[in-house]
Amino acid sequence: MLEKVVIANRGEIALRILRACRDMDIKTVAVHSEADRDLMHVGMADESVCIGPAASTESYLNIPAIISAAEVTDATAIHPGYGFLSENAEFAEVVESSGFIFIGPKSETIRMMGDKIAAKRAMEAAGVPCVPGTAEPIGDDMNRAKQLAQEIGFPVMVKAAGGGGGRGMRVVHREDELSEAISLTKTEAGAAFNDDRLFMEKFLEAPRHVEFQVLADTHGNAIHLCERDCSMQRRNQKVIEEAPAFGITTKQREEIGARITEACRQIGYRGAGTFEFLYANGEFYFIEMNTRVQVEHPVTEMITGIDIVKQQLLIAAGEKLAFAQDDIKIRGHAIECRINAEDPYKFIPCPGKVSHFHCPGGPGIRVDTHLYNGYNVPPYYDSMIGKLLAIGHSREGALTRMRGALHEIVIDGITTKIPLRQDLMVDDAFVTAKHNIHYLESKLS
Ligand code: MV4
Repeated sequence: MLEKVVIANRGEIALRILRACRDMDIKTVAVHSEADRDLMHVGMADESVCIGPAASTESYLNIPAIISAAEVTDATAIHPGYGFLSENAEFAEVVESSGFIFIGPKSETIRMMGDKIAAKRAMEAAGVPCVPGTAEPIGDDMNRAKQLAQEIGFPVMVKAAGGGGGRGMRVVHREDELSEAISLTKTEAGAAFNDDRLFMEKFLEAPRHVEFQVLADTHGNAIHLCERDCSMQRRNQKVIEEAPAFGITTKQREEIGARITEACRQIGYRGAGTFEFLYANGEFYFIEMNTRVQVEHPVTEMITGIDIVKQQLLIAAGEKLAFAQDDIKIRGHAIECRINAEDPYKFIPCPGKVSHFHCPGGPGIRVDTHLYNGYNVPPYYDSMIGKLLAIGHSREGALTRMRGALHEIVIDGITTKIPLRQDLMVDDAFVTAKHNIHYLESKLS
């Protein structure tokens, strides 16, 4: 088993990783910035190391500082959490070449999934359904690009190979807009990702975002843990997630599940991962793969009873998955509301001191947060301060419990997004599950 894990992250996910380690008798090292000395997990970890100033470029993104912390504490493994260095192939490579276990996939896998063209090609080869489009980069020949767009059919989307998560993409509705869209996206991609390769896809106008959770060990076993719907989002920030996704049939789940687990075996995937799909007209279209644990992983944990972070640690230690696909049973319906320290309608961060925190509870409620009474939310990082989850026998049962928990929760001293979440829990489109990825933006405008 892993002996000592460096938690290379902060906030609620650092605490989540610490709790998984504690459950497994693994020692923990918290690494933190100067602004984060008061984080809950820093006080709870076996050891802690300050790795730099508040700015994340000098602390949580500082590869040599994190490696040094692992060396001075004699740690054996590093968990990157989500965000920060979690999908940085160079970091994974340095971790392993320095003699530590990277809790995640091989660096080559992270690099391949970071290249959206390579990722799509690998998935197509494995039989995973993808959005119709070009499997090769668009060249400089504009006539060829126009021909490809005609074949795909307008509207098309021009995307950067180095993009993802909503960055480096453009919708093109007509042929006369294509050449400008390509040259603008190319220039932006070259500057932002140091890679100006582009590809083109059919633009899906009103899809849902449905993603599958997978686990794969180092012995060739791969399983999926059902899917999540993450369509309620604004500016590529998810707001509400739920599992399972509404309206997906068992047959469809099994069909996609078989394809993606086969893909995991083909590429030698290791650890936890997420296959992101757009879901439109009853069909799944692969867009990207995330090679990290995700913010919304607890909804999957609630309906499957599987501790995904613990599984990451077991897989990293070289253990075989202790269950097969047939052992995975879905029970109930889970919903997550992200809680952000932000103005509910102006979307500006609101850091500050939490003068009073009351954590809701009761059957079917889970709260993943690092908040405590008197905690000071620093202004330097992402505004997400926690996640409130509810599970019920049905979607309606989960919604009822979530409404109760949103009524019960108290976070005084700072402004949060809780009022907006309360609005959404009684929103007709959400309650009747008719929303897609564009719904929240149109509701708020
Ligand atoms: C698309 C799309 C429509 N058609 N691709 C945005 C984030 C990145 N992961 C891919 N994204 C999209 N790709 C095609 N061919 C619409 C989006 C998209 C989106 C996808 C998932 C969740 C939220 C989104 C918000 C805006 C656009």
